[in-house]
Amino acid sequence: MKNNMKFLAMLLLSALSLNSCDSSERNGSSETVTAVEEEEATVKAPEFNADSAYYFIERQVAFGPRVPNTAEHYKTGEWLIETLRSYGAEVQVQSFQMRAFDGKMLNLRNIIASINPNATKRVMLAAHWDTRPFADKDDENQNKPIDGANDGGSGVGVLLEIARVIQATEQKPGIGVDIVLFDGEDYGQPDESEYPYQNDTWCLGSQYWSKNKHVANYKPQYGILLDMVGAENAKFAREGTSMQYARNIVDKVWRAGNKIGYSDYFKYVNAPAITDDHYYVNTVAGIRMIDIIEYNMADPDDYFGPYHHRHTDTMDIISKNTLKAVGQTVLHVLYNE
Ligand code: AHN
Ligand code: ZN
Repeated sequence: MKNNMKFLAMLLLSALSLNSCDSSERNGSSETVTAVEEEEATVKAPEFNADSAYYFIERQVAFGPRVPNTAEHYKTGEWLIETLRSYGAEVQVQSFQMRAFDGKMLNLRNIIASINPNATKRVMLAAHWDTRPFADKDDENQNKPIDGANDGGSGVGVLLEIARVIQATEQKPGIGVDIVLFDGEDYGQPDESEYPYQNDTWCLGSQYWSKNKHVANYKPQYGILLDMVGAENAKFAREGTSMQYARNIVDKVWRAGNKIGYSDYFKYVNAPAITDDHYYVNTVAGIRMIDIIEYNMADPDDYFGPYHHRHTDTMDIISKNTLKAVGQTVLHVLYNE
């Protein structure tokens, strides 16, 4: 598909340059040729519907906080499985238990939805679907769970919309897509904790999945993690772990976002490395994965922004424009593979 488009573009350009006789015109047209030739021919992806993505976040928040070992968490998991199946994906559920930093044994489920499961060339998309059991960065009600509209809801909302729109569109991407929803990402040990410091308390679902992939020898071309991709005016910087392990994927995604009009979101700014699900996917599973995650450029001391792990992480901070920027960019990347 990509090559056909390129061929068409070249034909069109040679026709253009043949038509010009006058030398000034010829110069003009040859400039056009150079400019267009340098630009890669692209496939137009279907329209990502931000209203639909927003609705998917509302639905998750309406279940209540998605804290492991609660009924709200369980019911949300059932709804995610059912919704992904309804979009024609082949869904596998990975159930497991892991012990949290506070000694609790957590019942967790990673949900893996494969689109075009027989394609050998694949891209993996991921987000975490659980939410934090406490609001340790808030000044009030620190022991109460947060809504997690942005932290938990937004990445999943964008991925459900990607699954929906691929199913609803006749033209499919030329690759297989695996949507992996990780559980237990946000049960990490707080900075000020009554328990002795422990390693690797975040990202329990991706740690488990990286050691127990849903398919033996699973090897997608690369992965894209979405985390906190819904806040109004969010900025996405080139995060350090992504740059270290998958720099060319960062370049690919940022180029796509900037090309299709989202330069206000995909910033050519470097941000410090963080431990998020992509860290374990890169270092344990050996799959190159980047993280599209909000970076607070206004106050880098509070890396993830003023709503992070606070009770202000509600639907009120979610912006359809941000969802659109991220969702359309990821779709563009998928349709141009
Ligand atoms: C750190 O806090 C270093 N990593 C966790 C990233 C995260 C938390 N994403 C969502 N919540
Ligand atoms: Zn979090």
